[in-house]
Amino acid sequence: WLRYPPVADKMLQASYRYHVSALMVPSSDATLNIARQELLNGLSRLLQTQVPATATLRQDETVIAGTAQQCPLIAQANIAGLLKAAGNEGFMIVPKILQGKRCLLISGNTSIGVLYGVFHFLRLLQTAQPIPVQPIISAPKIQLRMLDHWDNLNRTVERGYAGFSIWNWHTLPTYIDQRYIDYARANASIGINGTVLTNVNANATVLTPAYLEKVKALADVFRPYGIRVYLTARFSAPMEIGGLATADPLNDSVRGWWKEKIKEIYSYIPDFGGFLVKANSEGQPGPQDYHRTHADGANMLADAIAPYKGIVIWRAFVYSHDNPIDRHKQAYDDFVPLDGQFRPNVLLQVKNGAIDFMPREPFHPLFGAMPKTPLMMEFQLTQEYLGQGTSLVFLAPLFKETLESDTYSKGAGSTVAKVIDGSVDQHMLSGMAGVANIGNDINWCGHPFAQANWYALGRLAWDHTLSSEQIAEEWLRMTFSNELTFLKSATRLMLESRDIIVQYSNPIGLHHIMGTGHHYGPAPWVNNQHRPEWNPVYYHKADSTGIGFDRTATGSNALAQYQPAVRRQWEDIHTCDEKYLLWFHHVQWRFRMKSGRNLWEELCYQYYTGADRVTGMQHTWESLRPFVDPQRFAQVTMLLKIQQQEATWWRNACLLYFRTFSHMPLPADYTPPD
Ligand code: GCW
Repeated sequence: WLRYPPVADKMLQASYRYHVSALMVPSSDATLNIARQELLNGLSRLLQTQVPATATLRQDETVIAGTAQQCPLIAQANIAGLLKAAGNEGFMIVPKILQGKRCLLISGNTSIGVLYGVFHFLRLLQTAQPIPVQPIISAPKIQLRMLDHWDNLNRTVERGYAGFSIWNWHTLPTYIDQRYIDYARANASIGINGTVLTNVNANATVLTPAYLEKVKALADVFRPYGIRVYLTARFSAPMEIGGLATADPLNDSVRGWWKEKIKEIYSYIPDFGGFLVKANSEGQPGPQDYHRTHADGANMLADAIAPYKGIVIWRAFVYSHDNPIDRHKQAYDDFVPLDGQFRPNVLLQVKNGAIDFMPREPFHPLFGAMPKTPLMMEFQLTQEYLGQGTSLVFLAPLFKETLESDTYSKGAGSTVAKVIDGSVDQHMLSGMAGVANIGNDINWCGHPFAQANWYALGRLAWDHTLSSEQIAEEWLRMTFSNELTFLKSATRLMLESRDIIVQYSNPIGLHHIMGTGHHYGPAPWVNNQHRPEWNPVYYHKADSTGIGFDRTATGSNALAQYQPAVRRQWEDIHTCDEKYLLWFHHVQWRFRMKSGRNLWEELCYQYYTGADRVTGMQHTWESLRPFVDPQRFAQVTMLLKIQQQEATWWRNACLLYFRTFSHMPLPADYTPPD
């Protein structure tokens, strides 16, 4: 989205040229130098002319970017009142007459605020918007806006579908790939200000001096773009690389080891962000190995890192094999009793739903249930359970669905968004992370539409009130074209894509029926894994009477983890939102659905409609041929063909399998595959 192609509408380009007659970016720091460079580069390409950079104000229509501290003109501009609302990282763009000349000011209280403002200004031009005549003021609603890379040091990426890791540990620290710089630009352009470089499942090697030197090189590249580096900290690091016999968080040698390690890290990276920790989950070590709690573990690290103003992001994604009744419940059971026990520099990072990044899941019951602990959102950009690298699925609607869900924790209106931005429980720390979908593929994310998910995460972390439609349209305008005919169809294509994959893979609240291990394609029949919750049959529970997971009081009672107002929405089989029906209920095959169809017929209808709609996506895309360059057009065409095959596969496999329980007929026009 930072391609900066020439503005296609020549009248508009002429007007932009008129309104951007000169550039003034007084600067004495690296961030503002970047802001100037980005403006010069972006404008010369968009406007197809070299906008002169000036050190003194000489003419009307000068764009001035800077902070009051570095630019006396801005200091005299009488905008201090407006700037207050911009906070530490925000910006304002405001037209002003200065020294008798019409100017456009892009300012902030900090250099990074100015850089964000510059990217916003460029976005206005990229998306064919008018030059502002009224002040724009914008500040992020969430403090930590992060990408979590699941990248291993051998450059494989866990659940990565876009090639290998972009971090080339072999050539670091000396060789700085241009990609690191472009990565930082892309992130800064959408306000992302933190990156966790390593996989939550990685070993502790990254904490050794040889690797810290490499991490430092990346941190040095990212710093002027406002991006802090974080690392995963394997809980057993004191044993793995420290030679200790234990990693018990209450042991003095262990505490001392972490103190020294952290001191060492900060000697390389003075603004190191902190640690992300996966503990006692899926076989990872953790404090429970020593009969300590998650709070004991997190606090030990938090105490050691506090003097440097670092933070600890502790993950709530935990489930174990000895909890066979319902994995849905474990995180809540483990963490709610610990509310109030975490240090102030600990955030708990919670996945959007209680199972695992499903195509659709209700919001995680932890949101709203731990008022004394700042909860951070973990979304997944890499489409582990959503068709991976071959499917066009725009995730903003999924993110928004979770963010707008009402937890009722402090009465109506306590949405998940307001829990995580800290406003419901008055937290100072707040965060949203996306598990990155970036790899070394030539187009970064594999599927040409996958970048939209990276983009959406950044935009929503900055402002969760943006609509999916706004985000899709912005991204399409910058990435493809400002043509209205194109935008109309392409926006709809993106907005419908997530519902479509739900329909043809996991409709009516079905979940986790993907191929075991790789999670690609359907495998609802699998029942041979030694851990019950790794078997799809554990989740759909189809039998001769019906299908679905009873999570009401007659079943696992996971519903009891939600506030009564939420519970009431879902606990009655007759009023439960049908999109979650089989998530919360075991439903008889002949149950009457709102459509008038019985459950089996509805299941057939959903699978058929979903698969047909992928054919519709193909037709829509075909109609967009005149607006897209041949290379990307062909890529998406081929990928949609794969998606069409996948959708048919999902439909046929699931219906043929579930029919062995329902014993009811398939739709009359159905021809079984050869
Ligand atoms: O979604 C599951 C994935 C694992 C992942 C785990 C987690 C990093 O299948 O690959 O491990 O969640 O989030 O920790």
